Amino acid sequence: MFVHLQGPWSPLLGRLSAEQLPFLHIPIIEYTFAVVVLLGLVVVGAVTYLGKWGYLWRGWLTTVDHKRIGVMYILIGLVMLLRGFADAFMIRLQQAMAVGPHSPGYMGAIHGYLTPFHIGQIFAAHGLIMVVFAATPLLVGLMNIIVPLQIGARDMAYPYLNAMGLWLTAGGAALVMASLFIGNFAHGGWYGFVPYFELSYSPGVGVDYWMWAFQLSAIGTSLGSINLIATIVKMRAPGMTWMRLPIFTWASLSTNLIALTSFPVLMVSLALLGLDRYLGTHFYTAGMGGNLMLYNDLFWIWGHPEVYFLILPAFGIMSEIIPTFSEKTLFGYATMVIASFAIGGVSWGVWLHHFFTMAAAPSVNSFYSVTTMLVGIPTGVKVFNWIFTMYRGRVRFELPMMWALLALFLLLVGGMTGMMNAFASNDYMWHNGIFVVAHFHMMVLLIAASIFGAVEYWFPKVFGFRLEQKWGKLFFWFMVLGTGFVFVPMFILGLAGMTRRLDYIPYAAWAPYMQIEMIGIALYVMALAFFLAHLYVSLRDRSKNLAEADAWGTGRSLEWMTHSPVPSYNFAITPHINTRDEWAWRKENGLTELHAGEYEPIHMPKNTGVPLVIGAFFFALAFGLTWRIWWLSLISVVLIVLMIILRSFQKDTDMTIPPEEVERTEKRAIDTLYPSSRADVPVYPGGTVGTATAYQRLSASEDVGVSSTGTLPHASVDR
Ligand SMILES: [Cu+2]
Repeated sequence: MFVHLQGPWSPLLGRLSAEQLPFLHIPIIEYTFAVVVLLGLVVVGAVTYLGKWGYLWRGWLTTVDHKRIGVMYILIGLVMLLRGFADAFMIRLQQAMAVGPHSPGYMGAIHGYLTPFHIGQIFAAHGLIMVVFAATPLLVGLMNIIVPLQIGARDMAYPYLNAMGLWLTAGGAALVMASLFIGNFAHGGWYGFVPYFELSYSPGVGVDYWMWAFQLSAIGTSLGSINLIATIVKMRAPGMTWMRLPIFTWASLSTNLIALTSFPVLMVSLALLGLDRYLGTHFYTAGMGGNLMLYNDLFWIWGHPEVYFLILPAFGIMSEIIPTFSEKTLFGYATMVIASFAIGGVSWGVWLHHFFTMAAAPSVNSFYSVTTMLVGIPTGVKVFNWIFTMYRGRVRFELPMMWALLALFLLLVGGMTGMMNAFASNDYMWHNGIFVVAHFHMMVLLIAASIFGAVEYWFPKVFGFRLEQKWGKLFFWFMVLGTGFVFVPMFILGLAGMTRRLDYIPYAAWAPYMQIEMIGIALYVMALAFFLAHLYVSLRDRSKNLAEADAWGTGRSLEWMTHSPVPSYNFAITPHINTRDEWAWRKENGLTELHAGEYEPIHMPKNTGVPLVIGAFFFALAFGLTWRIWWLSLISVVLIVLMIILRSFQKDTDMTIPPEEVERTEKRAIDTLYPSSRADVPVYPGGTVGTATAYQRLSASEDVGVSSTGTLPHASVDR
């Protein structure tokens, strides 16, 4: 019943034909395609030349290690961040060129250098990519790496599911990238307008690309949220009671509860749109029993919680960095936890503020105005807690702290303007205007600032060496400058009445503002160059910057107790938790010295290539559905189901690391860090050295407890 096909179709290639390949006839895409092919060849060539295919496959592509999965999430996020930034660059350039009724057009465009059809796609791609394929994987990756370390677990609760989530996200990202060179992307906003996104108004493949990429990432993120919740609830080290949980882990728990409850709504809203487009149902049509407001409600019931899904881990990161670099415990721990859950809870009752102007009754609008403003209370609590944490602390302005403070500043700007948007009466004036755009960019930039802070902060933990500071600081300051130059004019233009997604600006008087924004973009480009230099120099000088277990010297939570880089099993002996800020407490009480202990065999999951293959089939399934290549989709579904069934019969899914190997790994970790002083640093049999780490069996007193092996879910010792 292929009611809606629209246009020519062949059984073999569906709607795909040579005209659908824009890189054959659109200059910009030709160049981009050439660059991408070249880069791809360089990467493949380099891996082949270095003979690293086996390492790549065994060490990374088939891994179920939470740290490596996290790193791959972050790599996907960074690549997509670059793509999203390229889109932003193109948008700004177009708007700076196309101001005033007589602005010239280039390359076939009436104004600027892009046709309305193209800039529409770029706007939609920029939004979707930045929210779903950059910010989300970056934060999911960080949670993946850090949460098991902070709770003293060996891995996630479901390592195999973890890899599935990664490869589904990768499949979605690949689908968005494919739309650049095969066919085109949606051109009606990142969140999709109905009924404009119905097949009769958007007959091309753009909306289908958008819909399936979104859907794949939504499934991946939901799987990930189940995993993180189960991990936090069940995998805590003995003694890790709820109120001893590190604050980033609390943030991860609250944020994944949001994900678990909101992403399914997104999946449903997209699935119903799919039924409309593929089978001709009428969920969102105007007339025939359809209701386009149904889509707006369903989409934003996910869309607003998604904002907090991104912002709560960002707050969690700030709550880790600020105490470490203030050398104080976090002020108001309990209120911080309550505030996270309050924000998570309120996030459910505010979605209508995305369409105040869609003719709801004043009483309804007032309700959502008030709930939106309520968010300011727990957020304010957090802001005060961070300030009081710094108050009278020994504040060190190292890179992670600088990013955290920038995030705090952006939160103030974004929060204030958010309160302005919360008034329905204001929204009637500037709805669909760029004041709102400038506001939410403050919020996503605060998320980005915390992510950069987190990368600086935890990088030594994951890779074993610190990032250099000079280029990193230039990167930081140029990001600050770029943000000022782009967004201050945007706020001004927003109040002047400029609307969103313009392919040209009608008023010549706005030209100076557009040019100032272009300066900001140039500063961002320079920041990007400094970022790359930052990475390059850090990698080059890595042997000079080797990190100790406690890389910053003032770490407080559990992850700073194990080696940098972290061994595959995380902790040679599962630590016993005695208090909140366990590592800081041990340092204060002189309990960082290691006492010789015996290692026990460690039970770990085995690598598997199944998730990668299933992810690839999901990509093929979505690609087939997008182009109506039915045979490809059918084969993919059959293979996915078959792989899942076959995998369930596979018994050989785990392994045991023998104690001797644990001992060797531990010794090697120490030797790398103290190559010259090996003689004067005591190495205990089956243990590790003095100040480096603390897998100790504390025998000082009974109630301090004795470390035990294996991850027991619940604490038995309390003090
Ligand atoms: Cu909202």
